[in-house]
Amino acid sequence: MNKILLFNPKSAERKYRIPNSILSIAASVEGKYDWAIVDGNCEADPLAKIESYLRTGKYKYIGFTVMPGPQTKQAIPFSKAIKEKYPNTVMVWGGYFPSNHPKVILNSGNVDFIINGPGDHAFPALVDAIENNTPYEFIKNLIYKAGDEIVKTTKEDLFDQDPLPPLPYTRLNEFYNIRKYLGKTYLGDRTLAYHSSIGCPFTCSFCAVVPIYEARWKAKSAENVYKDIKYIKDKWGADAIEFHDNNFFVSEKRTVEFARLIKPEKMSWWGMARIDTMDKFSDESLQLIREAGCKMIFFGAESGNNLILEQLDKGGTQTGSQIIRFAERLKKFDITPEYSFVLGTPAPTREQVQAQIDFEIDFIRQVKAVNPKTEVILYTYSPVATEGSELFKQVQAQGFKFPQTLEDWVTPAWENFDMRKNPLTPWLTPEMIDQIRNFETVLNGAYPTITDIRLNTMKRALIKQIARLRYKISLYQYPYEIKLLQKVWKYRQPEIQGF
Ligand code: B12
Ligand code: SF4
Repeated sequence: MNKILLFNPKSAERKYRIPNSILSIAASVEGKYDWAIVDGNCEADPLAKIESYLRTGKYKYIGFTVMPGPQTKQAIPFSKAIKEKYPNTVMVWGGYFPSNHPKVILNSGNVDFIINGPGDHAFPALVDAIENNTPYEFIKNLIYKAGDEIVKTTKEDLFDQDPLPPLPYTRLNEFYNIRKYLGKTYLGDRTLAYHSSIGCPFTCSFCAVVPIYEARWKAKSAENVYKDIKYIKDKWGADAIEFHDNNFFVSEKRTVEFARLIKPEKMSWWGMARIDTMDKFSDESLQLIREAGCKMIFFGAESGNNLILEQLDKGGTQTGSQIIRFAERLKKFDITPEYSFVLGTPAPTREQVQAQIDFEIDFIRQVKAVNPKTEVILYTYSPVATEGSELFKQVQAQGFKFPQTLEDWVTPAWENFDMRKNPLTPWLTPEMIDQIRNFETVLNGAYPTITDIRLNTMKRALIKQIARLRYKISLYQYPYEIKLLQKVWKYRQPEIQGF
């Protein structure tokens, strides 16, 4: 029987995590097909490692997981090289990048199949079909090319998460030492990355989760999440958890149940949430969550401007005043809010785009004033192909286009787009990008993130002293002295280097 090779392209310079995406695919074929994993984060020459497997002639299927940005840097040239040298391999890509940009990927000729969203059922079904020479056209969640046509099969309903097979951690440990994946962070010495739910029930028009999950969300039960974490704690010594769910805190009931179970384990944890959802949590729930070890929560605040929140289709009931009030509310429970903002959304005139940026900068200062511990993450709006959304229509009308070839995605300019730092959107001028980045530099200097554990007390005090002078008088231009210190000390930005 043919074997399967799964590849996780390099995603982080240092703080790499358990490769949950390909590990869940490994789980889906475990016991049925033999598989191996190559992790680009752990290999000096991952292509050579991949080839060492392919040369055996036993690996017919090769699965890549690809998120936009750094993972494309290995995924794109490697898939080309593999297809040229081993044309009979079946190349399958899954993850957010291929699910949202299938055409350019399939047209490259390097990729045979894309798994559109969850691969837990689709991937084993595809391998079965090819192995048994039966039709794959009826398998759900597939995208492939038939002649010149791109074919998308129907989407599978989101399935319950509890019956999914357990992740094969012990097998992973045979390839790469699991302890190395449990990194030191501000949460703990051995931080585990865990994914407890898929999708998200909301439809924010800038978010890559929406076209794939279409406002659907399914979660593992609190008890099963607890059991998995306890197993890793006992076996490999994890003492902290990063929940990588798009929206961990959707259900107050599940969160409270989990908090009760995990509390005696004395682990610190972090996850992502919505402000309007969590603002409905009772004081007792928030208190319990904190006592159970939750130190910080990431919230997509996005904007303080209610009209922009509407444009972003933030859904729910979030408003600018709620964002500020909630930052203050969390202070009482000693939970650090980590707020991300999206600056540089389109507007009909240049003046309006500028006014929006000025407004957000002022708004962020107001948030900092009520709760200075709020961690602020600044993204520059990078369009997501949410076909049919009003926002995407506006973006296209203003002349924005995604790259037309796969190679274009790995040019430096598009890499910046992916990192949501300089997105090449036609309505933003270079001066506006500079303004956003300079404000970010001064803000990060005045309030260095607590997640940068290498920044000692002395360095913090020095950079704060310099930057706060600027921050006080809103002088953001040319912050070269702060940039220099951040460069020399390798200041880390959680949104790029791992939360
Ligand atoms: C962990 C993570 C990271 C880690 C990297 C982790 C690692 N592997 O080392 C870090 C923090 C470094 C990171 C960085 C970035 N990330 Co990231 N990241 C995630 C996160 C939170 C979890 C990924 C994960 O493990 N999921 C768990 C698995 C089980 O789910 P899954 O990946 O969807 O896999 C399923 C399917 O997609 C499919 N599938 C996936 N891969 C494969 C492969 C095959 C062969 C098959 C068959 C199927 C398949 O089957 C799986 C099981 O059903 C996701 C959000 C999320 N919840 O998924 C964002 C996410 C993928 N990241 C995103 C982005 C944009 C980035 C950045 C590029 C940009 C940024 N500024 O945030 C940076 C890049 C910086 C860098 N240096 O890499 C976006 C992608 C958005 C988009 N436009 O497509 C996401 C969706 C977050 C979001 N909501 O915006 N990220
Ligand atoms: S709430 Fe967050 S994860 Fe959900 S659709 Fe909106 S931005 Fe995406």
